[in-house]
Amino acid sequence: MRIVFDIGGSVLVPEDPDVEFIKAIAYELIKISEDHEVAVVVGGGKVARKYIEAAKTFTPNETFKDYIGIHITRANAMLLIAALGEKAYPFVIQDFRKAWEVIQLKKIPIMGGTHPGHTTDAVSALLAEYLQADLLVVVTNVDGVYDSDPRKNPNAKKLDRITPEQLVEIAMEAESKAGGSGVVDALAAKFIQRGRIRTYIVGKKDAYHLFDVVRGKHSGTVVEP
Ligand code: U5P
Repeated sequence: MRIVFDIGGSVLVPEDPDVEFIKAIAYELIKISEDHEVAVVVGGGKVARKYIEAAKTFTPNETFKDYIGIHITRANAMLLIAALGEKAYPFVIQDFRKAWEVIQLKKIPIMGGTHPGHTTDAVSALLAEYLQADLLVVVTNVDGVYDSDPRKNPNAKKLDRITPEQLVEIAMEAESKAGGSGVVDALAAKFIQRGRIRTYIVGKKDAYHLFDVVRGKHSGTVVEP
């Protein structure tokens, strides 16, 4: 299979870089890459939010702040590159076509952000579409997709299996609420729908066993076109 992994910044660098976690997923990714073609997109997380927040003091320019966020995602990507060693392409990939080329070299391409105006969730969905990936695995700080926000509603139910259409609906609803960020951003959900991409959305606990996750063994949500 050809698999794209979307590793949320809040998972990789919650406050400080989670070195043990980075080590663990690097090990899993190398193991997976023995049988599959692998590409990874890394997010910016809290660090990016802090920098963007600080920049607000100096400029109202949203696009400028997005560029700051992109730099942070690329710093996080460099950490994963360091952890993957020889198996990773040593530069952060900025173009989907280059990611394809790196896969042909039997190396793992690692991306962060690409352009202002969206998040790395959208990057990973576009990369999966461009590479015609068989699977997109989204690792986020919630352990799957719920029918309502589990941080606010104790009765929220995790959904084992949904369609891309349902994912779009849930993501749009979460995004329309002030300050609310859904489990996957709405644009990414749209790309998953457009690309008919089979997607697993899993939490950090499952991510320690990514090798099992790609074989369908996880407690997250399956998005099945
Ligand atoms: N960002 C972009 N374009 C990208 C990826 C990220 O502008 O392709 C910026 C956004 O401001 C985003 C921040 O909120 O970097 C951190 O990325 P993420 O962790 O939200 O994916």
